[in-house]
Formats: sequence, C-alpha cells, structure tokens
Amino acid sequence: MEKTVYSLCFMCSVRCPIQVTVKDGQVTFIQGNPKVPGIEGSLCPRGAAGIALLYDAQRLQSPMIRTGERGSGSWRKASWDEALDYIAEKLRAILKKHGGQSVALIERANLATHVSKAFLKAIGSPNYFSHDALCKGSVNTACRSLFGYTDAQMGIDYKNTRHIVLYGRNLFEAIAVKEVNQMIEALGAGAKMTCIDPRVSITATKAHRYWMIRPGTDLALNYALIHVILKERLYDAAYVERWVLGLNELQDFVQPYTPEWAEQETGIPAAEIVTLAREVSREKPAVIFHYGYRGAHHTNEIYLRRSILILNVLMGSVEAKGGLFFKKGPGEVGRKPARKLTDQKFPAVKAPRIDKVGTPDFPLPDPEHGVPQVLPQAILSEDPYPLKALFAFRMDPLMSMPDTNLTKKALQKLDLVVACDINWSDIAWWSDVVLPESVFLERTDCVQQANGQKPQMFLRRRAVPPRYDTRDWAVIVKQLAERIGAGDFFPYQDTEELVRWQLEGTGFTLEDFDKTGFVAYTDKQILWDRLGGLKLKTPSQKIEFTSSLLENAGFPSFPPYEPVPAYEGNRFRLITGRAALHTHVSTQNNPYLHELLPENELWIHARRAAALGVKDGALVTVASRVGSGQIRARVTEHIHPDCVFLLHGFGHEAAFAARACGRGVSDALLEENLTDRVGGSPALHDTTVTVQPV
Ligand SMILES: Nc1nc2c(c(=O)[nH]1)N[C@H]1C(S)=C(S)[C@@H](COP(=O)(O)OP(=O)(O)OC[C@H]3O[C@@H](n4cnc5c(=O)[nH]c(N)nc54)[C@H](O)[C@@H]3O)O[C@H]1N2
Ligand SMILES: Nc1nc2c(c(=O)[nH]1)N[C@H]1C(S)=C(S)[C@@H](COP(=O)(O)OP(=O)(O)OC[C@H]3O[C@@H](n4cnc5c(=O)[nH]c(N)nc54)[C@H](O)[C@@H]3O)O[C@H]1N2
Ligand code: SF4
Ligand SMILES: [Mo]
Repeated sequence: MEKTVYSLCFMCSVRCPIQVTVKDGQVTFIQGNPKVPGIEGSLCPRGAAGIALLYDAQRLQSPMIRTGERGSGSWRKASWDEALDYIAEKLRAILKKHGGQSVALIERANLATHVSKAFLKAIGSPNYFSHDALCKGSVNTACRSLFGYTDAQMGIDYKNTRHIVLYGRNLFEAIAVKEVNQMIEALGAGAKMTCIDPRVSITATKAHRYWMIRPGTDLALNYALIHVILKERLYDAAYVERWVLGLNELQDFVQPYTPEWAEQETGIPAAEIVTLAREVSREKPAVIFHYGYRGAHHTNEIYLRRSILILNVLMGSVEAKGGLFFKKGPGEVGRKPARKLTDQKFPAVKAPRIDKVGTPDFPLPDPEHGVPQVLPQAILSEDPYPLKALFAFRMDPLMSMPDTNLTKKALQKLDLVVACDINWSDIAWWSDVVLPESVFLERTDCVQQANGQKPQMFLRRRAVPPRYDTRDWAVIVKQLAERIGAGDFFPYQDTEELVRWQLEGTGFTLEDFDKTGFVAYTDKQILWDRLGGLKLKTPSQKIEFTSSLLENAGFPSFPPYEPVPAYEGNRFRLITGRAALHTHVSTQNNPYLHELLPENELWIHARRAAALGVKDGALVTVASRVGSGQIRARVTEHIHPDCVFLLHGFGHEAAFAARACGRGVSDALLEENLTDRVGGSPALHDTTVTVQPV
C-alpha cells in the first residue's frame, strides 16, 4: 500500500514543506511539497537525508539514565515511567529548596516552543532560553531599534529584487530552499548579486561582484557607502523624508568616513565602493542589503546590522516590491492565529532572568529568547542567584555556545541536567537523563503560524509510527508536568489533540491540511502603502536612525568606528560558517551526510601557510586562549590572509554517535565566550587563534 503525506522537513529549522511517500509502512521517498509555490518539489541534500535519519540505528532509541560520572559514557536503559519519575523527584526537591527560578530550559526555538514556555511558567521560572541570541540576537535588537519589529517579523522579497548585497550571507550553502529558488529566479530575470565575504563561498562564485573584505571590517564599508549615498543624494528622498528620524545626525556622523578611508580599513578600492552606491541606487527601491541570517560575529554586531538596515531604508526598500517587508499575520485580514499554551493564565513570576536580560545590566536583548551564552558565567558565579537544573531540548549548548570547556565547568555545578534529543549529541552525553524524541517523520507537531506577505499555517504530520521507544516533546512535557502537579496547563493526551485545541477559533480544522499540507488565510499578497501606510512600532512611529531604544538605555545610535588590527606571524582571526551538506551540530552522524562530508578542515591562505610551513592536507594544531585541537589544513588562495575558516558542527565527543565521534574540531571549543552587550549575540568571530604544523 502506498500513501502520500504532506509534512514539514526538520533536517534543519527552516521547515521546508515536504511530500513523503510511504510504501508498506516504510518511507521510500521525500521531496519538496510540489503544491507550495517556491518549493515545487525541491529539497536540499540534508532534507533528502531524512530517510537515513529515520532508519539510523545509532540514534536514540529509549530513555537513558546516567550511571557513571557526567560525560563518562556509562548509561542504563530506562522505561519512560522510570525516567520521568527520576526527573520529577529531583525537580520537586529543587523547586522546594531553590524556587522556580533555579530551573532553566534551553532549546532551538521550534513549533513546540509554546509548550516549553508553558512548562517554565507553570513552575514559576523566568529562565527560558532559545537559540535566537546565538544565531542572530543582535539582528533582532537592530530591527527593533529601527522599526519596533523583530527580525522574525520581517521578510525579504528575493524574487522581485533587482540587486542584492550579501554580507557573508551564504545563500547557496546556508540554505533555505524557498529563498534559494526565489534568488535563482531573480538572477534569471537579470537581478545583480554583490557578495562580500573574506572567503570564497559557493555564493561568492555565483555573484556578479565579489569583494574579499578584510574580516571584521564590514561596518567601515557601510559607513563609507552611507557617506557616498548621502553626499551624492542617491537615496529615496520622498521615503526618507516621510519616515526617517535622524537623517541629519547620520549625515554629520558619516562625514569623516570617506571611501578612501574605508579602502585602507577593508581592502576594497574606494572607486568600487562609489560604483556600488551608484549602481544600487539606480535600481531602488527593488534593492536588498541583506541584514544577515546568522548575525553573531562581533562585539559590536548590532551596529553592523543597523548599518545594513539603514542602507535599505535609504534605498526606500522597506515594504517595497523586491526589498524587505513586514510580515502580515491573520489579524491583517480579521482572522485569528493558532492558540498557544502560553495564552493561558499562569501565576506571576517575580524573579528577574538569570542572564539579567531586561534589567539595567543587560537591557536590550529580547527577553522572549534570552541570551544563553551568558548562562555558564551566571551558573558559576551564582549571580544573581543559583541555578540548579537545566533542560536542553533540541539544542546542544556544548557545541552551539562558544567555549565548550567553560560550559562543561558550569554543567558540573548543576544538580540536574536533562537532554531531549534524537541523537547522541554531546549535551545528551553530558546529561543525567536522556529523553529520546520521535524524529520528524514519526510525529505530528504543533501548528506553524507562517506569517508573511500572505498569512498561512503549515503542519508537520506523522508519516510513519515511531520505530523505537520515543515520544513527542509536547507529550513528554505534559507527562512530566503531571508528576509535579502542573498537568492542568497541558489539556491534551497527544500532539494531534493539542493541534485541534490550537486550531479552535481559527476557522480551520486538522483535516483542512490533508490535501496540500497548508492552509491560507487569504489569496492575495499584502503590502502596506510604502509612502503612506507603514505601521511602525517605534515610540516615534518613524524609522529611528537615532534610536530611542538605544539612547534611553545609554547606548549611542552611531558609535565611532574602531579599527580592526592586522593579523600576522602565526596569529589569525577565526571565522566559521556552514556547508550545504550539514546542519549545525546535528547531521554529522547521519549515514548519508557523513559519507559525503565526514570531517572539517581549516582553511588557510597559501601565503600565510607557506610562511608557517603548513602543507595542504597536513595536520596542524589550532589553538586559542580557551581550547585547541588538531585538524587538516586546506591551503587555498580563496580566503583572506588575516583569517582561518572552520566549518561549524564537527568534533563530536559522544562515543555512541560513532561515525562523527572524534572527527574534526569544534569551533565552539576554540571560540572565546564574548558577547555584544548591546544586541545580545555572541561574538563568534572575535577569537584569535594560532596555527602551527604538528
Ligand atoms: N560555535 C558556534 N556556535 C553556534 C553557531 C556557530 O556557527 N558556531 N551557530 C549558531 C546558530 S546560527 C544556530 S541557529 C544555533 C543552532 O544550535 P542548535 O539548535 O544547538 O543546533 P542544531 O544542530 O540545530 O540542533 C541541536 C540538537 O538538536 C537535535 N535535534 C534535531 N532534530 C531534533 C528533533 O526533532 N527533536 C529533538 N528533540 N532534537 C532534535 C540534534 O540532534 C542536535 O543535537 O547554533 C548557534 N551556535
Ligand atoms: N546547509 C545549511 N543551511 C543552513 C543551516 C545549516 O546549518 N546548514 N543553518 C540555518 C541557520 S540557523 C542559519 S543562522 C543560516 C546561516 O546562514 P549564513 O549567515 O548565510 O551562513 P554562515 O555560514 O553562518 O555565514 C558565515 C559566512 O560569513 C562569512 N564571514 C566571516 N567573517 C565575515 C566578515 O567579517 N564579513 C563578511 N562579510 N563575511 C564574513 C563566512 O566566510 C561565511 O561564508 O543558515 C541556515 N541554513
Ligand atoms: S533547508 Fe533543507 S534541511 Fe532545512 S528544512 Fe529545508 S529541505 Fe529540510
Ligand atoms: Mo541560526
């Protein structure tokens, strides 16, 4: 018997719509959902490897309880009742002695985030952490500082653009399938692409213009671009006049930042900077200066991201066809979004967040997400209070937060560490109890509210029953909540029942998703009137170049540029990023993907390598102040001499993930735990490393 199931991929968090073919109870084929515009059957390599995940015997198969020291790899199998009772008993004691605030939960924001948040609210903890700050916290804060919206409330109209400028946004390797397809369509229709990256990425090889910028100097480039655009009056005057607060202040500020000055700092010829400014302005407003996906490079990250967004505003491209747009929700057409468990009434939580977000110490990052990389210091210093328990769901703080050794030290201080994963991740390896989740092909998930130019909802549906003794997170949380007297907040038996509860009042039912996998609130695209009708959420209801958010918190809107030092001898700036074949830290043990790309290498410039006696393919020691490792060198002309590049996600430690264990080096082991204290992102590219032949 053969059936077709419409669902959502979860080989990464992009959640591309998929069509799954099931034959005699086995998944035989996965393709992009042909009924979704922009997807039309396509899938990335990781999505195609979903089948290998489903049938991988090295994934988690049942709950496990640790029997030896943390990280020692001694485990025993447990039943669900046993594992949940074990956690509940410890949790009850912790809550009684230290209160709700002593428990934190960290996860990759996902469709069941409202379940995780409801759990913390039910036990009285303010300490919810998503991955958001690690990925793009400063982009979030930058967007709020200008528009009053988060980056998640904004989108990019690739398809209709005439010119896109990418600051390290590696579109064709760090993939979201729909974005890739739309960009290819735009390029086919004659759009231009400018790619700025200290490394020749695949995206760079497809660009019309490529600049090998000196790493860390993009802000200098942008100050110069703004300088030229204002001086030559290349901006959209009517738009800027209508919406912008602080143009004069910006004009005065960028005065000294000439293209000639920027050439010295960035290595990009002044004349080319002027040419780009003129070229994009001819296409305005259908221009995108891409504000980035991962915005976690430097301690002044927020100011780089603001400068990119300001360039869009000068082009008048925000809410223009072929530019950026504000996402529209069902409210825009008088309808209701799916319900969330967090819509219920919970007892008030009095304690401040343990990361101090939302207090004068750390005022601006988004308290809906928190800033996870400051957790290790908070745990170790017990400032502002002790933390006793950590739940890690679908997120690995050991490999996804800078300075693994520091994170390990903090973990050792906790009374309870629980991981819910599908794989033997390093955090699973270092926890006390491991709870295995069913993989995406085996489970129905909470509703995806997909706001955009057209508000829609998508659903992940179970294609086949679980192969092992695994459960859905929403069910696991409910069963744990029941054991500590908080079950009432979770009014369902299984995830399908929860979805039905979510859909009440939306006008849609679960069955409405059967035919295509999604439902739409409206057929038409909604764009506000660009010159008359932007609904900005800043206090001034303007686009705030001079930002009340920043200035009320004591931060400048336009900080002077601080020069970036040169790297010489055996010293390099470490930079990191993605390849098309892997997702962060989760796919290195996937049988297909492992075969295609089993370990990472250290990219190093040929001239610098020769001076150090480093040969292509030979082992080198790469070391920072906080960690070191041995890795093969990839000697190439395709990287700026100041930096070395390490593909993120390798160097796994969990022995039961046998294919990936010990292969390559983890960037997180080398990166210092530094933070943009204004925007909230970690500064993953501000670590200096030394390289020497082994
Ligand atoms: N050092 C360093 N740190 C980084 C980055 C970097 O480049 N370098 N990148 C940052 C960015 S952009 C991001 S978005 C974050 C991502 O950080 P993470 O969310 O930690 O990374 P992922 O690889 O997406 O997934 C983490 C875990 O989720 C598990 N998982 C996958 N699918 C499921 C599932 O269906 N259920 C459950 N329960 N678990 C599942 C995986 O096995 C893996 O162990 O990392 C950030 N941190
Ligand atoms: N295949 C794949 N696709 C993914 C993911 C994945 O794990 N795998 N994850 C998804 C997620 S959560 C995210 S956040 C996105 C990330 O998407 P991107 O942000 O596009 O990707 P990264 O690879 O993190 O970007 C790093 C790029 O910045 C460059 N870079 C380093 N330093 C500088 C600098 O100083 N200036 C400039 N201009 N560039 C610099 C690096 O060389 C690298 O090419 O990808 C998404 N898509
Ligand atoms: S980008 Fe690839 S891995 Fe991520 S959801 Fe889409 S198909 Fe799956
Ligand atoms: Mo990310």
